[in-house]
Amino acid sequence: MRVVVLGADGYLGWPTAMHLSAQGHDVVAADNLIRRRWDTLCGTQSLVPLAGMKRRVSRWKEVSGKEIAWERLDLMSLPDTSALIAQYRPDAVVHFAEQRSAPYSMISGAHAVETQVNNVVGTLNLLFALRESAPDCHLVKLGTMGEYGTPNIDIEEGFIDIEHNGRKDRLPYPKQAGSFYHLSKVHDSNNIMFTCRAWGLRATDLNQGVVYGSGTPETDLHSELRTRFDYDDIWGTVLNRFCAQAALGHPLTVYGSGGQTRGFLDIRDTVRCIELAILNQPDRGEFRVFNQFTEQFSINQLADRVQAARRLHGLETAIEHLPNPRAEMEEHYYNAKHQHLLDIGLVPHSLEDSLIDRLIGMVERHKGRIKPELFAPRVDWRFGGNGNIKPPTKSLRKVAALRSASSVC
Ligand code: NAD
Ligand code: USQ
Repeated sequence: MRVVVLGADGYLGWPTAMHLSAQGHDVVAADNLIRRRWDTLCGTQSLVPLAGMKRRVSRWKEVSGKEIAWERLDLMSLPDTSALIAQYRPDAVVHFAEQRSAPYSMISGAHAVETQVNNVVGTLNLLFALRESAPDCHLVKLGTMGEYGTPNIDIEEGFIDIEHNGRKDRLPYPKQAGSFYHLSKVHDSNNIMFTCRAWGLRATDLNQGVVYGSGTPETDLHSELRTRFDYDDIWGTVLNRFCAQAALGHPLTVYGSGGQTRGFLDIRDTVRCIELAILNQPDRGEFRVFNQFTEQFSINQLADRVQAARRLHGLETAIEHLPNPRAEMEEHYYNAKHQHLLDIGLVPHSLEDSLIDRLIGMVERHKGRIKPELFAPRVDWRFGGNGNIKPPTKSLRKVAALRSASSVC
């Protein structure tokens, strides 16, 4: 199949582009590289040094013999997005290209607006481009488990059967997102669901849990094929952060009591889930939701796993409970379904001590690049950022948003 991967410079996008290429698909990788600018503004950087996209695709060709086309594209531009879809007329588009940090979206009003405009407008532009030039194309969109929040009932995969006043219906599962970022995904889901109904597009919304891991078999083939690894307070996800903290002998930063429970998955399963979604496309007009995670853990359980893995090597790791910077439930019921991807062939990697060891080993090899001050959270959900983070790239984003909005009209 011809597959366009949007957000291909990112943690998940680059390994996915290579995985799909390795499986024989004809891959187009697109990104506007804004994440590298956001790193500069936040004083953060990938722990692992990153090659540029041109270098990556040429190294991939040399190592694998396969070609990935590279396109610099800002989804905020409707004309550019339309041109890309018209040029390639893909069978599937995998859409990773969003501002994906919950803390970033809670820094200030400007960051919240930037997050929601970038994510919602970018996805809207893509939907219009698909309607115009590739209405049969399968949109595979990365959503998030955080769209559901932590309700006191089981979490279904996208829809719930409800009986109300003697009548029954199957309705979208209620959403109670926990940040302006997570809310942007809810807005996307609604827009995508509507366009499937109104225009007959076909889409799979992958409500993904928190990803951990440093790479895939393809990223391990050459140092220039590695993907990013974030350990800081803005971009680092919790298990990757705990492994980085353990490698430096820093206490693990559990927020609040640590009873928060989430769905998790290995990055190797992310790329396989995307492949499975592409190979099993929905009908025209169908909006499908898969919960994409493999195991659920509380934050305390993860901290205990990292502590125990270190203890096997005779090393002691402290666990510190920090005042929770987020507004979230710390003790709650959590039982989320995740059957659909298993039904179409996912064989999950479960979290092993050996993976934790490998992650810690990888961090140790790059520990000269770690800034330990980035282990402490700088963003509080109630008060915003602590002042050490620069404002978003203001006028640039505004102009792009206006241009795009007027083109949509
Ligand atoms: P990432 O920040 O590493 O990558 C996102 C990429 O999208 C970046 O390279 C960025 O430059 C690009 N991008 C952003 N806005 C763009 C725009 N307007 N036009 C073109 N490119 C743009 O993030 P990631 O961790 O790879 O996550 C990818 C997707 O998966 C995101 O949508 C995220 O919400 C979702 N997701 C991630 C996780 C996780 O744990 N990492 C979990 C669940 C869902
Ligand atoms: N947490 C800690 N200590 C830390 C970091 C986080 O206790 O040092 C806690 C948080 O309070 C939260 C949980 O760990 O309860 C998860 O936080 P996270 O930063 O690992 O993940 P989150 O902010 O939810 O976002 C990440 C990705 C996002 C994706 C989401 C999937 O950045 O793109 O959508 O995971 S989910 O959580 O399922 O919505």
